[in-house]
Amino acid sequence: MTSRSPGKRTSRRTRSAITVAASGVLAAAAVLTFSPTAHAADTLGGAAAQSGRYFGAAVAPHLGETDYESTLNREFSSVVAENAMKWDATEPSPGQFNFSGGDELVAYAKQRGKFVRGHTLVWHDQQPGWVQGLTGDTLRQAMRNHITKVAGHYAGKIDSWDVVNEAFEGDGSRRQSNLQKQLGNGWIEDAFRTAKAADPKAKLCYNDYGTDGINAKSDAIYRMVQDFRARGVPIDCVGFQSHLASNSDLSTYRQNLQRFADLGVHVQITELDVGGSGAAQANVYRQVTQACVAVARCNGITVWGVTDKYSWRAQETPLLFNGAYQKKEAYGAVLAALNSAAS
Ligand code: 9MR
Repeated sequence: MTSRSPGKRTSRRTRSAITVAASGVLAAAAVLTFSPTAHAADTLGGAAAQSGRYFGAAVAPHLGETDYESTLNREFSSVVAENAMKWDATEPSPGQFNFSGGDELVAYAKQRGKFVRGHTLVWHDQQPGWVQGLTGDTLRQAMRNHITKVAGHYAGKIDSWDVVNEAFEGDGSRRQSNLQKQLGNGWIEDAFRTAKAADPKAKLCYNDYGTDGINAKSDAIYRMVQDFRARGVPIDCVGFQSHLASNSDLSTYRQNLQRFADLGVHVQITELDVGGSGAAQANVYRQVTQACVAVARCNGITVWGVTDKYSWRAQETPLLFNGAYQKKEAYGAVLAALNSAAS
């Protein structure tokens, strides 16, 4: 407002306009002083929605608990089953499917207009015993059938599927799982193509941990995604689990998200939790949230649970609500970071 072209006098009309504008700014400032949240959302899901993002939580079977359910209803706009859609839960014996846990969660979410992430179609862990002993083409057919049946069952209801979970080692090599050893390098591509045929509308993600910056593991995944995009293998998103600690090095976190986004895929924070408490924990949550909202293709964040007391890392109190469902300092940091993205 104070800058103007050199040599030009400010006319009376301009001056009075400046005065009016300046008093308007003062009035707005006064309003902001007395009501700092005038335009800020007061829930995580609401704040994320202002910039077109979701904010979700992993859900375990505690929906009957009043505080659990009311916190989930109020704060989160997306859900993912912590365990109920994994291979051991959905196909406990060959060709015998059990969708009860997943169906319950999907119905819950749909009734309340929440997004649903699917987790996970193929993973080396939590495979039912019968899969672990399979070899060669029998394993390939079992994998394809599992993906076809599970993704087919939920087709049209899942926003993003973690098609393949945790297939790389920290040094960037392929994890030597039964899938890798029996099926060779092509199994990940095979899984994505099979998922695409079963649910053409879901975003198909590769999901992993230890990818919280530019490192050997994220480099290897980056090259895979680049190759898939170049060859038309259907991949739409990459999930960054982000199981973190209060002293995690996040110096290249945003840059890492951005380089994946630049390949044309969405990036999502899929299993966020941060061991610790107070300001140190809040600071890590803030940095992750700020990184996501700084990347246009980062379309959502999911925390890996609702309350510390049911977390897989309960002793590390890694979530946004304590065991009594009170908001922690980290909650305020995330909410503020989401709101500032919107303004
Ligand atoms: O939180 C999940 C826990 O309840 C299960 O016992 C465990 C089994 O391995 O899986 C946990 O969730 C994992 C997720 O599915 C994949 N990334 C790592 C998560 C934490 O272990």
